[in-house]
Amino acid sequence: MPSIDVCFSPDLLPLYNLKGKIAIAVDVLRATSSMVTALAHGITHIAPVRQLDECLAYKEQGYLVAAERDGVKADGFDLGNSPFHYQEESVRGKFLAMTTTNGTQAIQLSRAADEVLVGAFLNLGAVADYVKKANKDVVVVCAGWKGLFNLEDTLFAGALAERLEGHFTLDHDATLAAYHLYQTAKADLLGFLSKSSHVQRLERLHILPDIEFCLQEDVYDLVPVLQGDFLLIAQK
Ligand code: 3SL
Repeated sequence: MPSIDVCFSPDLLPLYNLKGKIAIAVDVLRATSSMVTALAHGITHIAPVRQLDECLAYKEQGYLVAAERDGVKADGFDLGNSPFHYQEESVRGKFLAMTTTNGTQAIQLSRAADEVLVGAFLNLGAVADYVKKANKDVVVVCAGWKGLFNLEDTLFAGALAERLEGHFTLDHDATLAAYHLYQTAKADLLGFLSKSSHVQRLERLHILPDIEFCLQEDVYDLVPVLQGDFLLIAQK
């Protein structure tokens, strides 16, 4: 049986061997939730990049460019990191380049894996089905916050472990911790996260609707997969 492991921060990735495995990069609040939403609403390609200038350079090629730093849209970019920005009719059919404080970093740092997927509560079931079918070891790479642990990405890892129970071994300590945390939190994810640092940070920016949106499970039936420089919807 394949296993599911959890890396609580991209800074811990040097301790993990991703070769031969599927990495699932997750930044529930809000980068990977926005990416899943963008692809669901007709963005065709997303280039997840690490630096602001690298992202802005895509504008010359006709891309929409999106950037967030410390929760706020960066100056000079078309869009920020709210999932609601990506539900507008005007984004349909466009190419997007995106950089965020932690999420796009986690995606790029996961490249040593055989495949890099993007996960969020919004596409939890689709990710679970995809990795069950692939039948390979999985590492959930939590984006965290500037190298630190966070609760929301860990809860996603626990939720995925629950969906994979019986199909994957859950015997890594990090996976067990995430699994049990999710059991405690799942009846009221928002309530559980109310004191967490990033929810408090986002509440100071008055974006509670974004948080509520991102904590919904199984809204979209798609899995973004990194192919070359782009995240595309994986073929079923
Ligand atoms: O760190 C990130 O990648 C972002 O998702 C953070 S925020 O939710 O936009 O503040």
